[in-house]
Amino acid sequence: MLTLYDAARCPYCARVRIVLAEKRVEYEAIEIDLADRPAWIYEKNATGRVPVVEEDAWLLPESAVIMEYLEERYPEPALLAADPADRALARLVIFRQDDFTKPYYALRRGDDGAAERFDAALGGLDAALLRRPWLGGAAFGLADIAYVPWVLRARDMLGVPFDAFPAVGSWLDRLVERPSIAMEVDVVAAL
Ligand SMILES: N[C@@H](CCC(=O)N[C@@H](CS)C(=O)NCC(=O)O)C(=O)O
Repeated sequence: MLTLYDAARCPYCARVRIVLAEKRVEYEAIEIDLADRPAWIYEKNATGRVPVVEEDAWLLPESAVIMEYLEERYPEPALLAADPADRALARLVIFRQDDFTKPYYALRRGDDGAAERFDAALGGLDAALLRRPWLGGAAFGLADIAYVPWVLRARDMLGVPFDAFPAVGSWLDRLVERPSIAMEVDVVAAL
């Protein structure tokens, strides 16, 4: 049985929860209180951060790496395309996550100019989604899962409107129809 060291409010953990739900993998979740982390979490991950997955005493941190591991460990349903160029595009989008998450955290902290920075980041996402239906290309997959936790939190916790970003709004509407993402909407609502 796979164990996930998890935190409901953590968007990086949300990535892993969504992949596990998409692949219908049973797992045990151990909730970590991020405000008062147990000392033993450093034995699971030297940085003390979540998510971490554990399988038969084997440990893996880092959400982007965990998503790829789960994709290989549980190939069905596929969350990366078969075509190498499409796979590379999804990986590129995930690699550039900071372009989106840094403006999000600036907004959450209330930094000067953060609303404009976050709007620019949403504009980038919107432009990508005008070119293709999903962030990774023709099909839903890891690239969408990599970004949606922050977009949901921006909408539901920070009250960011997406009226100026219709492609993002329509992408989110399609995403929340998936049980794996609807579950995450509920997690965010309960925070
Ligand atoms: N690069 C890591 C980031 C994980 C991360 O920052 N997790 C946060 C919670 S959302 C955490 O554990 N923070 C505790 C800390 O930074 O000490 C990943 O992608 O998994």
